[in-house]
Formats: sequence, C-alpha cells, structure tokens
Amino acid sequence: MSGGLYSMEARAFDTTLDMKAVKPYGDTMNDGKTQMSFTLPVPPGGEGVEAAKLLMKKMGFENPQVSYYKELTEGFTFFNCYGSCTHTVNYEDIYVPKVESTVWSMNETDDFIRDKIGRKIVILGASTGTDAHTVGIDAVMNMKGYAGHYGLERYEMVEALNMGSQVLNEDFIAKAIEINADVLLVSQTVTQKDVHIKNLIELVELMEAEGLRDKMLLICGGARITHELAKELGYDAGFGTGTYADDVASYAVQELERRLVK
Ligand code: B12
Repeated sequence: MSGGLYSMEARAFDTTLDMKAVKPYGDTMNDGKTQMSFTLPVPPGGEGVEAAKLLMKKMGFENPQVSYYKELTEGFTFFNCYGSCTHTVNYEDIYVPKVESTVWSMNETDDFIRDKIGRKIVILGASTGTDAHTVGIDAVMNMKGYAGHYGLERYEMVEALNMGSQVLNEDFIAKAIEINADVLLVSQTVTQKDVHIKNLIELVELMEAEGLRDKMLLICGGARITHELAKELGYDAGFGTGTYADDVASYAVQELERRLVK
C-alpha cells in the first residue's frame, strides 16, 4: 500500500491527523503511545524501574510506565515500558532514494533476458569478509527461494553461484573474473563497530584497482543496507529487509540492458 493511500485512509478515519506532524498512534490519534524495551546494566528493583522511567523522559516520553521487568543475568535487567512520545515528524518532507526498476516475476525476467540480452547472465554472490550471516544471501539465491519467491538458482536464464559466507574480497573478485560474472551480489549484515562498512568499501577499492568496477554490476544487501548507503559506498544498488530474488533480478537485468544499449 502506498504512503499516499495510507494517509488518505487514516485521514478519513480521523480528521485530526496532520501528515506534517506524525507521531505514534495507540488508541486515539496523536496520543503518541509507544512501547519500548531495553536492557539496563542494573539489578532489578525500584531503583532500576526509576532509572528506566527517567531515561524514557529524557528520550521524550511523557507518563512513562514500566509494565514488565526481569533480571536477565546478575546485574542486568530487561524493561518493557510504555509512554507517550512528544516528538513528531513531517512525513510530507521525507524522501527515500529507492532502486528504480519494475519488479517482474521470474518468468518475465527470464523472457527479458532471452529477448534483450540473448544469453544467460552470470551472477556471483557471497557474504563477504568476517560476516557469517548466510540466510539473507541464501534467501535471494537458493533454488527454493524465500517466502514463496524462487531464488536466482531457479531462473532458467541465470547462471547463479553462491560462495557462502566469510569469503575474502580477494577470493570473491578472483572467482568473479574466473566465471566472467555480469553481476556481483554482496551480502553484509552490518554489526560490530561498522567493520562491515569498511569491508564493503574495500571491495569497491579492490575492484577499481583491478579495472573491474565498471565491468560488473555491483549490488549489496542486508538488514541495515539501504539504496542510499549503497550508492554512497560506490555500489550500483542496495537492497534491505524484505528483498526477494524478483527485486534483485528485475533490477539487474534492466540495468544490464540499459548499459548494453548505451
Ligand atoms: C541467525 C543470526 C545469526 C547466526 C547466523 C547463521 C547463519 N548461517 O546465517 C549466527 C549465530 C552465526 C550469528 C552471529 C552473529 N550475529 Co547474528 N543474527 C542472526 C539473526 C537471529 C537472524 C538473521 C537472519 O537470518 N535474518 C533473516 C534473513 C532472511 O534476513 P536478512 O539477512 O536481512 O536478509 C534479507 C535482506 O536483508 C536482503 N539481503 C540480505 N543479503 C542480501 C544481499 C543482496 C545482494 C541483496 C540484494 C539482498 C540481501 O534479502 C534478504 C531476504 O529478504 C539476527 C536477528 C534477527 N532476528 O534478524 C541476528 C543479528 C543480525 N546478529 C547480530 C550480531 C551482533 C551477531 C554477532 C556479531 C554476535 C556476536 N557478538 O558474536 C555474530 C557475528 C558473526 C559473524 N562473524 O558475522 C545482530 C546485528 C546487530 C546490528 N545490526 O548491529 C542481530 C540483528 C541480532 C541483534 N539484535 O543483536 N547471527
């Protein structure tokens, strides 16, 4: 559902809604009601609850309440809190850069490759550097796919190779050269002091040094990846949570064809 449609429906539901000053909704428009949870390095008890409430106030919540708390391990307590958010955002001012392509089904993409590219396209993927998270790249590449969307290995007109996780950038590039890849898919779950951002940048630098950067489509993805961040880091596109093979394949073939006709 588009943001526009949603706001029309919400406006019809309650005319006090102002899209220039949006805040959380609990049971009355603009009540700001928010549920929040966090862990504090303090023991359970009255002082801990007070600390949680004071923090909620500092974060801009009125009437903070701690509805549940539990000691996780000695000296650490988990808090589940409620409060009314005092801040608002202007929804109408928001601009989010997105990958520009039409999302096709697997069969539509296969047909497009047959008609416009005339050969199978080669896609290499991996979770690179120290990253051991494989579920994301598997979801996009595996034959069986993810949430009812077949992965790239299922596409008739795609030669897909998934190298798995913790693949060194050097090895990834060497494989890309060996199989003459058209598209590189890099999965990166950004954790631990942003070490994975540095790894993403290093791959771009290595490709530039090898004179490869403009010869292959370079795409990254992962839970904290946005298209905006990917572009900043020197990638052609970035995909985040909720991506399916359909999204990536459609974009990749449309972009490859754009480059072919140039
Ligand atoms: C499973 C898991 C692990 C497993 C991974 C096993 C495996 N074989 O993959 C193990 C136990 C190894 C693990 C380890 C760690 N993990 Co972990 N892990 C998770 C967990 C529970 C699920 C991740 C997952 O599989 N998601 C499902 C997939 C389908 O989603 P996805 O990865 O986002 O992928 C989708 C999109 O992002 C996109 N996508 C992904 N890649 C690509 C690539 C391309 C090219 C494209 C186009 C799209 C795309 O498409 C996918 C499908 O829609 C999450 C918490 C959570 N619930 O999300 C934490 C989480 C990701 N892990 C986290 C952390 C911190 C770690 C560790 C650092 C913990 C530690 N201190 O040791 C280590 C790091 C290990 C390492 N060397 O990398 C944090 C990251 C926090 C952050 N963002 O800063 C999380 C969020 C948990 C948390 N709340 O703290 N983890």
